Parts: sequence; C-alpha cells; structure tokens
Amino acid sequence: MSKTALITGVTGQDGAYLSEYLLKKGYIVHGIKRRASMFNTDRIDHIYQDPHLEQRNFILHYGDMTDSMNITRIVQEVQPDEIYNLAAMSHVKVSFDTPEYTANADGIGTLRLLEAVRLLGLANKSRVYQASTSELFGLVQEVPQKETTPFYPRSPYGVAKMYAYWITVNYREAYHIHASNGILFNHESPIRGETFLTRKVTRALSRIAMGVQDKLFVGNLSGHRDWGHAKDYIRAMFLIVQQDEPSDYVIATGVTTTIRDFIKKAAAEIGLEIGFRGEGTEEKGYIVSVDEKRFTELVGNEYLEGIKNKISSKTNIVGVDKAYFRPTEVDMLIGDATKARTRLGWEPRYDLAALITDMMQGDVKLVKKEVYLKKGDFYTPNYFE
Ligand code: NAP
Ligand code: F7E
Repeated sequence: MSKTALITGVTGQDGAYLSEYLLKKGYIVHGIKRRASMFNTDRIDHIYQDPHLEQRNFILHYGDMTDSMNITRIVQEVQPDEIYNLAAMSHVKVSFDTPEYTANADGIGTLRLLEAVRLLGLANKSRVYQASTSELFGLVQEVPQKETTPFYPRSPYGVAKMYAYWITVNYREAYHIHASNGILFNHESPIRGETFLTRKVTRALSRIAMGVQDKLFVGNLSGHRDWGHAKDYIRAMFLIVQQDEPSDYVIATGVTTTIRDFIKKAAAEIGLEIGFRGEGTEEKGYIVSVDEKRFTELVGNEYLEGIKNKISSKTNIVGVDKAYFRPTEVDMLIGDATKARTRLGWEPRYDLAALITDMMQGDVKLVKKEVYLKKGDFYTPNYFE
C-alpha cells in the first residue's frame, strides 16, 4: 500500500522538490498551501493534478501554520505516515521586520503540528521531519559545526527555529513520536526564492549580461556560507525519516565560500571575470574581461558588444547597499555532515560548481524569455526587492 506524506510549505523550494521525489517513490502526497491573492503554485505546477480527477496522488489543502484548528483538521483528514514540516517565514533579514509573526509561524507553528499528532493519537503512526537550520549555530561556537556544537542564533528567525528544534526533541522524548530535526545548511537551486543571495546573484548577472539590468546591489560581501543543492538535501530529509530511530542530523557539503567569491564564480560560469575594488560600502564590482567564446555560447553573440562597452567604460555592476545589512549577521557557516554520511549513507551529488551551473543555466534561460517578450512589446515584471 502507498504511504501518505503531508508536506507543509509545499509551494516553497524544498516542498516542490520533495513532492516530486515522494511522488516518484509512489507516495500519496498532501500539501498545505496558503491562500494568496494570486496563484502561488508555480513551483509545483508540473505535478499539479486537477481536483476534478477521481484518482489523485497529489492533493493540496489550504492552511496556515498560525492556525491550530486548521492544522489539526488537516492532520486528522490526511492521517499521514510521514509529515515534513517545511513551512516557515524563511527569510532571515525579513524576520527582523516581522519577529512576532516569524516566532508564531516558525516556532509555535511546529508545536501546533506536533500537538496535533499527539492529540489525534497519531504518535505511533505519523513520523515528523522538522526543517531545522544552520542559523541555529549563528555566532558559531565551533568550526566546522556539527550536531553537538552549541547553538547561538542571531536573528528572530534563528531563535524561532531554535524553539522548533527543542520542541521537536521534547515531543520525541516525552511522547515517543518519531520526530527528527534536519539541521540543513543553505541549499539552493534554480527555483530558490529570488530574494535569497544566490538566486539574486544568478538572476541579476543573467539580466546584466543581456542588458536588462544595470547593477546588482548586495549587503555584506564577506560572509561565508556552506551552499549545497536543494535536490541533494531533500534526499537527506527522506532518509532521516526512514531511520528506525529518530535523531537530529547536520546536512552540509563541508565547503564554505564567501559571497564575493560566489558572485565571481557565477559570473565566470558565463565567461565574465569580475574584479572588486574598494572597501565596506564603497566596495564595487567590475567586469574585468570576457571569455568571448564561452559568453557567446551560453548567453549570445548579440550581447557581447554591450559587455565590451562595460569593460572599456569600467562600469560598476556590483554595489553595496547597507539596506541589505542585518542588525546581527552570521559570518561563518561550514558544516560537518559526518553523522549523516555514516548513518544515512548520504552524500551530496552536486558541488558548488555544479550548483552554480544549474542556477546560471536556469536564469539565463528565464532572462532570454524575458528579452523575447520585451522585444515583442509584451509586459514583463521587474520584480525588484
Ligand atoms: P521557502 O522557499 O521560503 O518556502 C517556505 C514555504 O513555507 C512556502 O511554501 C511558504 O508559502 C510556506 N509558508 C510560509 N509561511 C507559512 C505559514 N504561516 N503557513 C503555511 N505555510 C507557510 O523555503 P525553503 O528554502 O523551501 O525551506 C524549507 C524549510 O527549510 C523552511 O522551513 C526553511 O526555514 C528551512 N530551511 C531552509 C534552508 C535553505 O537553505 N533553503 C536551510 C535550512 C532550513 P508561500 O509559497 O505561500 O510563501
Ligand atoms: O543570505 C548575505 C547575507 O538570505 C546569505 C535561508 O534559507 O539559509 C538561508 O538564510 C548571506 C548572508 O541566506 C545580500 O547577509 C549579502 O550572510 O541567501 P541568504 P541566509 O540568511 O543564510 C539558512 C540556512 C536558512 O535556514 C534560511 O531559511 O548573504 N547577503 N547581500 C545577502 N543576502 C540576501 N538575501 N540579499 C542580499 O542582497
């Protein structure tokens, strides 16, 4: 018989990849999506099933992590074998603007879900995966970070996720729920939200290359992140839930890179060499040279002249805007996933170079579509942050 999974945050990056993955494994997948004033199911459109079909294995429910009755009712209706709690206000910078909401959705939301499992008598049936985060390590107390590294969160998001982490551990110990935390380091993809650093960079570089954007503004260029591919990380989520015993696992690549280097590597992917000059808010990035063959192959010959102009005029294409600084920053993340490698047999298949290739290819393609529509005089939104 097919297993049934319930995914909160099904419309997000990880929710979309996990849904696809579980459907391929023969699961019946239920997802919770929020009501929005526009369609918000772009990432799952390719697996969406018409509600009028009689036999469906992908079913969406309206819901919200801030609504206990809604969460409890959905868990009761679905009677899931596995619950993946991926829903969250997941943007660290925005959590400083919406701290109470973040605590409610990300922290108490997790409690609501666990309490639903307990109250409905599903403690022995429904396994729970909690989307924990490397943001728990914040002001890092150890390098690299592993399961035993003390937590020191640095944002309302990190603090809310810390509550969610411990309430998951507590419900495991108190009520013997098979509940586990995946302490996932940053993971990205071509469908990453456009306001996270990596996607903001790959999208902006593609647009700059094709002349539809002049400049990329970022915040702190010196932070380090351990970036992996979301496709690898949702495999880890699945493996964690399949273990006989629940436990908490760090999932990371073990390689850390600065934001500045990420920008350079992403640009190099399409043949652009970027150099940085200046310091602090005066630091600026320029195109120093172009690999004409690579650029022409991947972006297009028609845009080469524009790039050469930017080089000769020393046009600055990356700038720092302190609006993107955070009141407290997480400077250095690098994970040690030895426990996951040994116990789960998990290994990432993508390294940073492969991740960047995938993301740049995705965004170059999207910007080509944008340019095509603009040329045809059709409206295309700018979507600036
Ligand atoms: P994401 O793309 O931002 O997706 C978040 C999902 O949660 C979206 O479906 C969003 O719905 C939904 N959501 C937000 N608030 C909600 C609420 N109050 N009620 C119900 N749904 C709500 O995030 P992601 O990158 O896929 O990450 C998945 C989970 O892993 C999150 O919990 C995140 O905090 C955590 N995490 C992510 C990373 C990473 O690097 N990606 C690393 C560690 C942990 P809308 O589509 O309507 O906005
Ligand atoms: O920032 C710096 C920023 O917003 C990465 C979430 O998925 O991963 C994510 O959180 C770094 C930070 O991710 C800009 O200051 C510079 O140092 O892409 P990010 P994050 O904050 O690491 C963790 C693991 C999660 O759990 C979260 O849910 O890049 N940075 N300039 C910038 N960041 C953004 N967003 N935008 C900038 O312009």
